[in-house]
Amino acid sequence: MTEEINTQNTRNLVAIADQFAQLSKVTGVKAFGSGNINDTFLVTLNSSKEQHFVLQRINTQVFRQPQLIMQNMRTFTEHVRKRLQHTPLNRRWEVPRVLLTKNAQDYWKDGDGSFWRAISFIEGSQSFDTMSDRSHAKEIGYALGMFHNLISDLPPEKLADTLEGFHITPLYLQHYEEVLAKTNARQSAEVNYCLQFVSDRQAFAHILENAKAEGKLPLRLMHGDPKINNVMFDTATQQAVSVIDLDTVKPGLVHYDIGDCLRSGCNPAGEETENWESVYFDTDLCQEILQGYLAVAKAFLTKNDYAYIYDAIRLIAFELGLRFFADYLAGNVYFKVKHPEHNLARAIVQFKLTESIESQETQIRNIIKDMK
Ligand code: GN1
Ligand code: MG
Repeated sequence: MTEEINTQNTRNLVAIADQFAQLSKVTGVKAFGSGNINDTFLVTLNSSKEQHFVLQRINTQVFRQPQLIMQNMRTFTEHVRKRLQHTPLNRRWEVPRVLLTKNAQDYWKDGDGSFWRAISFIEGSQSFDTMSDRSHAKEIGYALGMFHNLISDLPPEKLADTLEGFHITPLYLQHYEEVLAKTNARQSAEVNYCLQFVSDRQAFAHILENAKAEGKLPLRLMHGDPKINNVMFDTATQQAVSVIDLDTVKPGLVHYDIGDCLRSGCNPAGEETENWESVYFDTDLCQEILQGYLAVAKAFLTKNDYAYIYDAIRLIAFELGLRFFADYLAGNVYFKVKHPEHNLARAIVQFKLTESIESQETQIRNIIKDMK
């Protein structure tokens, strides 16, 4: 029975992939990556030119207007393509391309109403869920810097808001409080730890939004999700060659990105570990990532931008923990889970990481100060 369903599923996936295959024949479709929101597949083609592409079913419970994502992606990729044509880099750098259907559309809706889209695959590249090689740290920073640099001259209002409230920590806090008022989640040492953790950091949750409202931090374009497995490495040179996952490229603060990149890059245990005692924030990696980032980003960062980098690192780790914990309390409705306590475990990882960041505040601030 299961096998039959799988065969049926594969057949459907091949048919969907075929919509984007143009002249080539689809020879295989397999699950790909470790995304928490969308479903991602790698499609193989019998073509001598491009042998793969990435097929994704967008989670429309999260992204309510997926057409806007596609519109943003096209605006973004077009801008960067022109920039690179005009001022080529002296190293490999690639931007994922949106693939069109046979009817020249940038998405395809199947019989169930699911929203599918296809993106080119960066051939000869791979990504990592944790920092597998310390020499990757500088490259990860470089990749985020290059990403910000390449869009720094695209006016923020050119891109739509594909996910309202994304990275607005006070809104996550508000949502958490609403969920908490309704929940009857089991009390346990882990749940109590999380409740206390959030309760102790209520005021801090507003730090970046206050700075934005006071005009201290400007609205810019951001990636939104530059965790380390969204940076692609050339398999031969081990240099970063692309930043993928462009769904949340939209107006925001570059601080959300800096925080997200560092909270994921400096956590050697990874965000999926259940060995909470092993979670810590590695300041050596932080220094390398920031060095790589600032080598490219120095050109557009202001004095105030530097002043909020530490807070951004602490805040985004805390915010992700809060988002996971709220989703656990709400019954796992946002992030995909492998078991009912999965989001609770993920929340604890981010809170332990936040604690480690807080306990090394002076060192982290010094690293930032020395780099200005
Ligand atoms: C989600 O689906 P994925 O793995 O690309 C989430 C990010 C989180 C991340 C944590 C739209 O990203 O914000 O940082 O999980 N994306 C969205 O792994 O909520
Ligand atoms: Mg993502």
